[in-house]
Amino acid sequence: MNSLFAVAEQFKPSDKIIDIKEFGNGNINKTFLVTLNTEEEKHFILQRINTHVFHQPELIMLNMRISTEHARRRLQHFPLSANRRWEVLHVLLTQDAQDHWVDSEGSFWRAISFIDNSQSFDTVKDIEQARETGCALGIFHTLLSDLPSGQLTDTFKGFHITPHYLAHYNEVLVKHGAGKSPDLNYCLQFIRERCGLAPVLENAKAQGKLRIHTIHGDPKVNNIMIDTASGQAVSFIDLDTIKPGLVHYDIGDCLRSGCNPLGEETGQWEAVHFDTDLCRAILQGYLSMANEFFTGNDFKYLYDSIRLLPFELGLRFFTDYLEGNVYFKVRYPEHNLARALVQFRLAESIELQETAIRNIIKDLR
Ligand code: ADP
Ligand code: GN1
Ligand code: MG
Repeated sequence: MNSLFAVAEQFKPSDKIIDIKEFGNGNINKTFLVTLNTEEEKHFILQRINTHVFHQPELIMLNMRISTEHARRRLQHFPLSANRRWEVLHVLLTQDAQDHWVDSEGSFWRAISFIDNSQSFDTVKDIEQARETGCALGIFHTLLSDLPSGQLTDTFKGFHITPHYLAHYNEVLVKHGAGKSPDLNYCLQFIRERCGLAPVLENAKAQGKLRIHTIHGDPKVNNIMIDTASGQAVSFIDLDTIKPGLVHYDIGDCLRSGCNPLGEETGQWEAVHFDTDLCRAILQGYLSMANEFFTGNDFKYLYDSIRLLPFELGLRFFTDYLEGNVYFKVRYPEHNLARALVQFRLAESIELQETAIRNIIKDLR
């Protein structure tokens, strides 16, 4: 690999860079924190984009620039209530004004501004943080709700199109088979019994019941930065998957991540459960910010999206396990199987609490 310093100095003068270290624990890209010796800017984030996953990284950068510039403009004209701190990421340019740099080995690098005095969490730690998590997604959607969807490219066809994942799963199952074990049987049966659920959001979209918005695509809780002093959410990061889509995929994804107190990497999958108090708080926070565009039909599909997203992610992890771990980074061969079990158990817990969740949604309308 090219020296990290050689990469970082494409974005900032070399005499200002004092340290570079690996940062974060994402499943796709590689992230580094670069430290500078300047007063005005102490750090920036350097990332190597996984081009096996993102085939058109130049278009991702374009989407990122269009959406962050739009959100920044909107924020200037419609500041958030009570002077709430909210920061929109800046894409940093190279010394010759490009939004990325490709090294001699073909690796694709980009740099973004650092959100100071904040941290991200892998799980939501209390009700207040849950509310802030929801607020963050609501702010994100609202700032982009008037961005004409034609301005963004769908760089990632099939991403968050659940029937597409099911079709791919069926192909992989035929090609690779699944073997036999109680865990495998649980997953196979789980999918078999719920495959009819897969098109629920896509059908609603096709029937014109749900409208296309700009979505984040990956709004799990560790992509939200929380102010270290106030505990308020201050930014959404990890903007590679921004695309035109249904906000329901984002809401379901945020809830499957935020309402699982054991976290998606837990080894105790049988103990996983969906916490309805956290769910109420996240939805409250979301709706307090998103009321400008959220409609009656949007409410009608909320429960379906909450149930669908852990199923979809479990299906993605399980398919990747069967296929030989070609998509998500893994630390051991059964890692994606373990992750799938967590998501399926979470979906089961949601189903068992359907009435309670539907009542929460009804109360919030
Ligand atoms: P990944 O694709 O690895 O999930 P992320 O963009 O989410 O990449 O970055 C990984 C972690 O690095 C985040 O969870 C966050 O803690 C930290 N991080 C990323 N971008 C920023 C930023 N702009 N400012 C501050 N911290 C950041
Ligand atoms: C991946 O890169 P990361 O860890 O933020 C994935 C998401 C999944 C998530 C599950 C582009 O996100 O869709 O929900 O893992 N991103 C992509 O942890 O596939
Ligand atoms: Mg991330």
